[in-house]
Amino acid sequence: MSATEPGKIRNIAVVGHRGVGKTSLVEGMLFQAGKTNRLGAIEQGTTVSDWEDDEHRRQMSLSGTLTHLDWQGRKINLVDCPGDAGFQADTYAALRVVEGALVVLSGVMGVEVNSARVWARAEEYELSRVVFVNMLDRERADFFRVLEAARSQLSDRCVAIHIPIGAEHELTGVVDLLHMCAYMDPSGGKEGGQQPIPEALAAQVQEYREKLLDAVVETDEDLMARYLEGEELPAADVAAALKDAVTRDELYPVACGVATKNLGTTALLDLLVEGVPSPSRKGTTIEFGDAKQAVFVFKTIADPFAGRISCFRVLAGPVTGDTTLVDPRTHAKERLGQILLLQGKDNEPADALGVGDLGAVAKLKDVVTGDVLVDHEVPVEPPHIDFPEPVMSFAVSPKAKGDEEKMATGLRRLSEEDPTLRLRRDPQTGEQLLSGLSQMQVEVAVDRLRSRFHVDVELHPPRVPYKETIRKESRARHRYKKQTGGRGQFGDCEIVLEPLPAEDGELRYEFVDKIVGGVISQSYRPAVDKGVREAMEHGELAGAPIQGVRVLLVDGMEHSVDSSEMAFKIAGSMAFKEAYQKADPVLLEPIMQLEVTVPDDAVGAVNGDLNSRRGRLQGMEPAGGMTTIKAEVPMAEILTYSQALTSMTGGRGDYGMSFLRYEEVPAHVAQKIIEQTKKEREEAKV
Ligand SMILES: Nc1nc2c(ncn2[C@@H]2O[C@H](COP(=O)(O)OP(=O)(O)OP(=O)(O)O)[C@@H](O)[C@H]2O)c(=O)[nH]1
Ligand SMILES: [Mg+2]
Repeated sequence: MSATEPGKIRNIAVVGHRGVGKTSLVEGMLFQAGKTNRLGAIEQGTTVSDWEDDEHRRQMSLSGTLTHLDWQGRKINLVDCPGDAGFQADTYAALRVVEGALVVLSGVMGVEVNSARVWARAEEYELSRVVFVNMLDRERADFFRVLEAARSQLSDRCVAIHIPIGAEHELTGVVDLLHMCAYMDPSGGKEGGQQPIPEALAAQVQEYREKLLDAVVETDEDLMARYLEGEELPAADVAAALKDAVTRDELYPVACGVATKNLGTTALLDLLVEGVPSPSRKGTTIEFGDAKQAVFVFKTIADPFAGRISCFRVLAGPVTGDTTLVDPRTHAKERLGQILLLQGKDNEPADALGVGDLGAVAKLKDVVTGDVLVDHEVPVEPPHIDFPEPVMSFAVSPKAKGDEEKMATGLRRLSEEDPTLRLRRDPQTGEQLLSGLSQMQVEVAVDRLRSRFHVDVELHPPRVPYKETIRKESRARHRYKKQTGGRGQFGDCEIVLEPLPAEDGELRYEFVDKIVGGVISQSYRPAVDKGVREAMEHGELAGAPIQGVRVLLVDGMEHSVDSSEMAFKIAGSMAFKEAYQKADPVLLEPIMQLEVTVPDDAVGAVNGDLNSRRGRLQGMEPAGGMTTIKAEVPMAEILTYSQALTSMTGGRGDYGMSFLRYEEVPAHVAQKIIEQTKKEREEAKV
């Protein structure tokens, strides 16, 4: 099989809010195009793109899936993206390798948070966009209401290209306003051919056809002139102008249907071919210098059997299995090996893959998501995919002792697959922390560790990384002395503590040697510093590390025989502990910048709740039915925010947060933490 010409390819990311029917719609298109023999269903776990066990169990997409089909002599690559806010890494990466985004909206819910968010990202990448209003068979579904919502909340350049025949359970078909024909509900079977538009709908069809033509001719002077002269414009000419407008981002056609009944897929596929630009028309902005062959890796699948599968877009080519490319990041050369076309969990070999096409290879050794591979070393800047930052962390530990290494290896592989999943060691507690965008994302990772890497791990609630610091200057002297026969121990030092202000939000530590006249030898002074540092690892208040302190070593004494580094280290440590108690020590907590997006009617409840979490409101930005609230909130108060937000907004809210700075914990809160620490210490002693 030879490579498909770039002009005959359509690359489309299917995106939108959680559960709007993206996977079902992809299933419909594959079925209608003859790639499958029956229409799979989410409920039965039989769709092509949700093929993993955990996707079946949770009945949702957890990763982006590559599929492809042929329609009107064109190859359409569809990337079915997860809608859940916790699984956006694949969605953002997919948007980087397509010309078009198919934004699916629920005919009941309209424009939801994640649809608006992904629309903004598509805007940033200047992607052509087609909207599909799905679920029109459901109760309270209303195409025209959602069309208006899309026009006011996404873009006023959204224009209907299809309209429904009937509504809710009386929906019987859709009208294609471009080709002026109807498709009737196939009830999950293959959609039949073009039908005449029902008489009863003539007036409404006329109205929306005019709106469509007005919008299209406005983008094309020549067509406008002909239209004004009263010419009946042929569908092909309108389609050509429409495609130009969609390519230039001037129009967003809005299609509609019922994915689970396979209604609307023919007209949608026609629209993707006729209305969305090919790679040769729009192309990519990813740099590859003067390379004759180049690919961009946008996704990595960690398969315990096949190893690593790298999904890529061909930037320059064609490439074949024999193509050897170099990764400028590592300078490693790798032969691509068998090229694969993915269809959900299945794949078929391909001889070659042409420019603009999407495919995969297995077993590239050191290649990671985001790499550009080229035929010779050219100084290319790999495209930056701005992945969202993880917002929550859980301590993880293996259930069985000795599985630490296996757990770490598995988690590393999983975070290669999903770059928003991160593993790091907490320097404060020594625990392994797994961070992600949502609790569910972290739980899915734990499930996958078990199923793919056979390690059972436990998740512990995250701990707040408190710190301690001092408020005033203090001074202490400690003499460490043991002289009971034989060689003794002797160290004596006097230190002064001063509060050290943070720099760029960073708390620091400084040790200043102020010894005059050599009362302590040069060789013992660093030992005092060491002792101080050791004492600072666990503060008296809550066992948290102490920072923001300058320590001056001002005086001391040594013994010609008994002094040693060890003795000075202990003296330094003890002197610090004594001085610390006199320096008005306080507890510090991390403050997070929180951004919550919620439906307007939930703003009051969410603000009230943030208030009770010691949050400080910074501002509110309403936009089309949703409001983004900005607030500064102590981390301790929002460790389990996602559940609270879900219940306050019926699952329609979304949030993100990032670290701002450390601040003193208010006295009444600090008291509780200190008492709790005391209790834990006593229990540990028993
Ligand atoms: N009535 C009706 N149900 C639908 C339609 N499309 C999808 N569904 C159902 O809606 C649920 C979600 O469908 P999915 O296809 O998984 O939606 P998705 O957008 O892929 O979901 P995520 O990938 O998890 O974001 C499933 O139970 C589908 O059967 C539709 O047009 N009508
Ligand atoms: Mg899905």
